[in-house]
Amino acid sequence: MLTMNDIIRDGHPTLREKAQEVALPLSDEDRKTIDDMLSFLKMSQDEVLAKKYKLRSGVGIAAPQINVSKRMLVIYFFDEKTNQYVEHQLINPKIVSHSVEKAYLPTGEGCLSVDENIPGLVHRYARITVKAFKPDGTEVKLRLKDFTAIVAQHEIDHLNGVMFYDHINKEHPMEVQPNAIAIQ
Ligand code: LHY
Ligand code: NI
Repeated sequence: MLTMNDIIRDGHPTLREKAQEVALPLSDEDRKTIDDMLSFLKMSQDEVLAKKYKLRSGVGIAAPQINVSKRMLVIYFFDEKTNQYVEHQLINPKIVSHSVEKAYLPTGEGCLSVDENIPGLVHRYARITVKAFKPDGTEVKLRLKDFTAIVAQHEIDHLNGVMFYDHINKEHPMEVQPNAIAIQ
């Protein structure tokens, strides 16, 4: 299982690399990695297990964060709006189109690889269409919006060596961009 010790922190060079495309069909090793990433998120959201293993709660994780420089990410959280879990294990994801409208979380973003709280708004696309492969090798085209779209863009950024705070306006960190909506 993965614990916080497996998660590399800001300053580690892998977080600034462009991750490599993953070969399909998925190797047993890559399959284990992406399954471990999903297990980590599930355990991190379980009160008892999170406490036992000292896991910081997370809704998304990208392979570079466990020092695997490959284009794989996982999203997992309970969506209170639809009363359903959002669960995606994505390989070689690509944003093929996006809205003009932007979106941001009013409380800003955090990152499992960043231990400090960095205040400021992170503007992202409100809606994105992502093409990716599932672990079984099938291709999917997903239309994502709201919180899911924000998390997906945060994780895809990790595949390109980009950190959330790169997007914060240094002079005016809390300034809302025109054409941007608050999420949640
Ligand atoms: N995980 C963050 C987490 O708390 C992702 C995230 C995204 C938080 C957007 C807040 C807003 O689960 C990661 O840092 N993954 O990279
Ligand atoms: Ni992150």
